[in-house]
Amino acid sequence: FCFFATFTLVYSNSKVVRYRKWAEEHPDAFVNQETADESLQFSSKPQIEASSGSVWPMPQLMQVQENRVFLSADTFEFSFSMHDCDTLQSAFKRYYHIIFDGHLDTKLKFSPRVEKQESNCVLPSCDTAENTMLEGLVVELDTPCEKYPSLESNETYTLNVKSPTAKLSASSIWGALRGKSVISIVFMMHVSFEIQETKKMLIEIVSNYFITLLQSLDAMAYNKFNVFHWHIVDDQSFPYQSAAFPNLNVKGAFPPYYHHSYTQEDVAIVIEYARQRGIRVVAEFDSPGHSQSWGLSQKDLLTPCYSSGKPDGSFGPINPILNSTYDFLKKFFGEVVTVFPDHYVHLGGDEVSFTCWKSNPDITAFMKKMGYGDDYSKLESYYIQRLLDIMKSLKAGYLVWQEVFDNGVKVATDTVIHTWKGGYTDELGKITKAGYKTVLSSPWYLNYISDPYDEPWKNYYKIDPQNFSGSQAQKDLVMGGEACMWGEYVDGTNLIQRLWPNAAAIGERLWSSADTTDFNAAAPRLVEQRCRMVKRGLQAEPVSGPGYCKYEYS
Ligand code: CP6
Repeated sequence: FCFFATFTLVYSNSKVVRYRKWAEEHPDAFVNQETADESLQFSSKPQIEASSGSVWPMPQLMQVQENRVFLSADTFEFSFSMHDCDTLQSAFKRYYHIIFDGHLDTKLKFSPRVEKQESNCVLPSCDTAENTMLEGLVVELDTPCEKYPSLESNETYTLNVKSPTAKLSASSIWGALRGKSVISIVFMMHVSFEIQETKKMLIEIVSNYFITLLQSLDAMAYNKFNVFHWHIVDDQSFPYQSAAFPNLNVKGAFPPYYHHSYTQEDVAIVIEYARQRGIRVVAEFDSPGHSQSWGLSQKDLLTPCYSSGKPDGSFGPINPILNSTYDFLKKFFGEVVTVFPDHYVHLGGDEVSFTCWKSNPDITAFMKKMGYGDDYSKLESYYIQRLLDIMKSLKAGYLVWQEVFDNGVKVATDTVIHTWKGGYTDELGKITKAGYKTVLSSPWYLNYISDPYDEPWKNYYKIDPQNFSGSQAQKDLVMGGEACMWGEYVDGTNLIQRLWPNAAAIGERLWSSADTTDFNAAAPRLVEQRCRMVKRGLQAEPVSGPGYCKYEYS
């Protein structure tokens, strides 16, 4: 096996080396092909050709001028006045490498299929009279550097590319980061334009291979996603290493726990990596349902289920009738709000089964004492209320899944309801009519595999989260959308390709103006955006039929 692996590696390497050598010795082979009469070319056109140098997601406003500007890695300078802003500093470094190592320079020379008017040209030969050199980029900001992005962050930016110096104006450093992700595209083209941002975007991923997770944050930044919803624990496993309750992961993570946990340091790395890219990390600790793994370490936390009058050894949702439950929650979430700096915590609350509560005589007695009758949603309400009071005392904001609202739980007016089930247009109407804010995920469950021949990105692209019957005030309560990738059938081997570039289609829907809806106009840009992700080392899958990436030979 070892021999085979080594053999394969050496073979494919030498093939590339041989190809490069041959290409250098035969420069005419490519020139001829590029300049040849169209009719003499045998190569067929791909179904949807990548739209070279196109932008994704589409800015709210873009003006493209005729004249081209070029840049040189030797002379180009990024400048900004905020010298003590580490987020901006590191973003400049990352994008410098993306721009100059990744796309420009001589690498494209080897591509046999680069079109003639290719604009990412930095070679002396393309420096004709009407082409001007861009000397640098200046960043201008209205507000000071801040450490973490928040719900209130203004991510608007305007980019004007005009020689001798391009200007990126933003009201906050988070807008500057969004601007930089478009710069990495625009600097491959020949434009002067302005951009305005409106909408936001959230994303959720279940625990996964660490590097893949960081790569996902890169992909999110490239596609202007701004919240990573980290569903970090569930029934099956508790991989979060808690400082206050060290047994939660030792007993609750997949064995051996030390290979299958996110340590405090891992979590800090993810939060920092996200912060550098202007991405908020909202952690979810789902309760009182979906909490089987919590019970492996916390005695008496879960409700014992009864059969034939005695405990049968199985457990249900968190036990809402014991004071010890709330002592635990107070201490646990007290830690959570210090580890995760974002104002918001996702508290779950989905899919609470009442079967076990119904079987338990202590719960029945409590129901009676409280006058709840047979309405177990009142018991759920009681639990959630006490949890929300704890979160309030910790000064945290919170999201909950839609069932909490559906079950009539009285929640504070500033609670964000997360819509995930079918029939979501009615649901959005109801939630917003009650005055609550909401985030939409129902149409964007990317964990379902769709038939690629149906081109599922179009189904994601055509959704407008504000398209439901209700007043403008109601529509304004829809904060955005979230692409969900649940991990039952996903791990480090397939996460990236299942998410991308389909999630990019959702990114454009939520970022660009509501009337950017034309599939035919979007397809070539999406193809190009996907190629860009591939070029940057992400295994984004093809979504638009046969074709090729112009970078693939570099
Ligand atoms: N875990 C938790 C899950 C899911 C939910 N909550 C889930 C439900 C349906 C699908 C995928 C995931 N695995 N805690 C529902 C929000 Cl299709």
